[in-house]
Formats: sequence, structure tokens, C-alpha cells
Amino acid sequence: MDRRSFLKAAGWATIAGAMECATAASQQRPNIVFLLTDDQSYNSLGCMGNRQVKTPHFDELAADGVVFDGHYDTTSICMASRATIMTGKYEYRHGCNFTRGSLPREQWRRSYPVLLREAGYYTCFAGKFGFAVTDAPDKSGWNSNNKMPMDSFDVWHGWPGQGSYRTADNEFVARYAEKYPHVTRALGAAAQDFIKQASKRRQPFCLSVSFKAPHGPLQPDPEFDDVYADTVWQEPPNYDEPGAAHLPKQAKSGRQYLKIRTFRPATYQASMRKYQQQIYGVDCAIGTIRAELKRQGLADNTVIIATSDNGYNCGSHGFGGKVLPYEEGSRAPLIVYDPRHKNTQVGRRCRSVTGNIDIMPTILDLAGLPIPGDVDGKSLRPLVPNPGGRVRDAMAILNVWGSIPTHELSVVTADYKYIYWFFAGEGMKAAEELYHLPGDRYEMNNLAAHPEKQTTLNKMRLLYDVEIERWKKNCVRRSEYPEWGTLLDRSVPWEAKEKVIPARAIQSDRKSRSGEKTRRSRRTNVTR
Ligand SMILES: [Ca+2]
Repeated sequence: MDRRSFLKAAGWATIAGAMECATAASQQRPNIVFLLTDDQSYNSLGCMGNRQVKTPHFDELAADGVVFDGHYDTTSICMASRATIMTGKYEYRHGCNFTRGSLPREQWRRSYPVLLREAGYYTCFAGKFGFAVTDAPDKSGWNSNNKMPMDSFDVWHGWPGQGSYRTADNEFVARYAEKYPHVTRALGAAAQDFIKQASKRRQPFCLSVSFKAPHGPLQPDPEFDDVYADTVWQEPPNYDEPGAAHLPKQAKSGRQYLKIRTFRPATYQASMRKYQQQIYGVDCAIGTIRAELKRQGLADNTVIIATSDNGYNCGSHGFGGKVLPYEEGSRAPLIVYDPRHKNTQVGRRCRSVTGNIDIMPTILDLAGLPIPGDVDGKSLRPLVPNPGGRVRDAMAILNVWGSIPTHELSVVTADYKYIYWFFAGEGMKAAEELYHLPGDRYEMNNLAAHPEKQTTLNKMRLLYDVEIERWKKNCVRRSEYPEWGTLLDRSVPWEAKEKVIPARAIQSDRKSRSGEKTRRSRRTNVTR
């Protein structure tokens, strides 16, 4: 006798009836597939205007759904961005990043995977999880299964740390190694198996797949070696050093500039081929996932969200890596496909400024759950049937990781980006940048000193000051987040800031930068 029959037999008809109602309601709730890539540049897709790449499944998803053209990762680095995606909070409010600490369990309990599971969703995580969850915040690292919240999911195919492109090296997907030796296709197969399992259950599901690709090392699946064999990659207008002449010294003080190797002129062609080949692998996995949803009759009630944890510089302005607030580092692709809103106009675009803070509230809203009051993001669900709308006027982009001069706060609107570099030591002066995004996507023309742009500059400064006040009010009271609220404040003089910067941090930071400078100078002499 199953539970419902037992309750009816026991005369508990009301409870049995309530269960039936709950089941009916759960059948109406959509399934959710959240697909996250690692370090994927916004312009790496056909649907984002790149005519050299082959991304048919991303492009099909974009044609079926809505593409968000003003989407940014509010902290453009793996760990903080992933914690933001799951909690809907700016980094300063969850306090999780490299060198600052893990995500405390009390915050994790209010993440979208936990809340959806509590609401009756069948849940799976596959791929690179990206941060540690611990009872109290600590800095002991994220390289252990003990720090992964495996018990929070019904099915776990995740791994701690960076994992490996060799499927066999990742414990919870190793069973796919023989058929799919490269982990991108193995994740596609694991997702496919989960969808088959979920189709047999009387509850909605939430599948989160975090691809390792195209994050370095550039080790694409040899299965796809011929895809870009003949492609000669076109460099963007802001490629390499000449485009960086107008950027402040602070921007060029971190490893994104000093350590770049893979996207220098001598290696650009080979690196771009491998980078895009990695994304081609993800594209194939998306095809596998969508085909399985159709096969199981689930496609019409499954929302698919695809994005990246941060952008990637690929040599723009002479930068490698991500982290920085420029478009290539901080902007990311975002596609939302909700099959319940049939698309009458192929390839709808949304200009609203959106961010990784919005993923969690969007997923909660799709599942019919309330959005907690301390979440920074907004639900993007209303923009899917109405992409001409907007969820906010301005949003913050921040970095407090790595080289101290590169720590910054920026504010972005649909039209402008304002960047404030606080650091004024070592011969530098605090610096401002202002870019008109629709007319200057490559950020080649800093308008901050332009006489006709002073009104706009002042408006953007005010928006910046609003974000600083939010930081001070909402930041976690640890890991130097309160101090950074002061350091990034435009109204605090440098002399006062110098006393706030942690002395030990700046000492080790200088040492590490001086090593990188020497190495870059040697490499420059070789490659130029
Ligand atoms: Ca990343």
C-alpha cells in the first residue's frame, strides 16, 4: 500500500486530498536546467554576433528564447561568482572568494538548490562546484569532497577544486570515462541520465550543470579537432597593448596584464582555436541535453538558462584572464528559454542591465517560491515575455581579489560604465573611466575628462556612491569587507585610506607583482 492509499484507508482523506493537490501543483511547476560555463567570453557565440564560431545549439537556444545583451558577472572570478549565482547576493554580502573564505552553511541553506529541494524539486548538481560550504567561514580551501554540500542534492556528479578535463580523474563522473574520456561530453551524458531518471518521478526537477570548459588549461576534446582546423581568428579592435594605452596603471597592475601568455600574438591563433573548441564541446552537450528533454516529453515544461561565471579577456587591451570590469572580463552571455512563452519573434534581445545576482531569484520565481528580502538580485522572469522591460537602472561590478591596485568598484547602466580606481600609491593617482557602451563596446575612448560628458560623469558618480552605501550597510563584518567599503569610497582621502589597507597584504602583493613584471618584460623581449 502506498502512502496516499494508506492515508485514505486510515480515514485521513483531507491529507490525502491535499497531497493530490500538491502533486497537481508540482506538475504545473516548470523543470529548470541551469547551464554554467567557466570563463566564457560574451562574444564567443554566433548569437552574440561572432561569425567565425560554430555554436549551433547555443544559437538555437537563443533563437527560441531571450538573449540578454547587458549581462554582467558582478564579481568576475569563479569562486565569488558561483556563490553569488547560488545565493543571489553580491560578493560583499556572502563573503565567499579566494583568500576571503568559504560560504557559511547558514547562507548555503538559503541558496536556490536547497530552497528548490525543500519545495519538492528533484535536484542534481554536475561539474565544478567552485566553492566550499562550511559551518563557519574559513580559508582552508575548496579542494576536498568534505567541503562540498553533496547531501544537499538528490544526485551529485560534482567535484571539488578545478577538477580535470580527463573524465576518469573526477570521482563522481568517472563511470562515464570509457565512452566519454573528455569531461565536457561526460557531463552531457550525466545530465542525460539524470533527465531520464527525473522523467519517472512525480515531481519537478532542477538540474545544475557547471561545465569546466572553456577554463584553462586549454585541453579541448580531440574528437572536435577538425572543427576549427582552418579558421584564421580575427583579432578584436582592442587586441593587445596599443589598445591599453588609455587605461590607467591600476588596470595593468595585476596578473591579467603581467602574466598573460596564452593570448599574445605568437600564440593567439592556437589559443583561440583551443578556446573555441572547448566551447564547441559545451555546445554539443547542450544539444544532448535538449534532445533528451524532447525524447522524454519534458521540453515543453523545462526552462533552460545558460550563462558563464565570468567573461574572458583573450588578449583584449593586452589582458588575459578575467577579473577586471571591462566588457570582455565582466560581461557574459545569458540566454533564458522558457517554452511556455512561445516566441513569435525569433532571437528576442533584452537590453536591461542584468547580473549573476539575478540567477537565484529568477529560479526561485520560476518555481513559484518567494524571494528572500536580503537577496540583491531581481527575478528576470518578467523580461522573458517582455524583453523590452528592465529590472534596474544600474548595477555594481566589483573586484577585491588579486593585486591591490586592481581592486575597484564600477557601476554599469544600459548606456554607460563608470570605473573608479581607488589606489593612489606607487606614483599612481586615483582614476576614473567613463565609457559609452552602445557606441564603444571595446572601451577605447575614456570620456571621463570629456568636457561635454561632465553631467553624465556626475550622474554615474552618484550611482556609484549609492552602491558604496549599499556595500557599507550590507557587507559581512569580516574578511576586510568593511575596510574595502571605506577604501573604495570616493569621498575618503588617500591619506586616510593608506592607514586602512592591511599592511601585510600590500607587502606580499608588491612582491608578487614585481616578480610578474620581470617575467613579462623577458617575454616581451622574446615575442616582440
Ligand atoms: Ca570562471
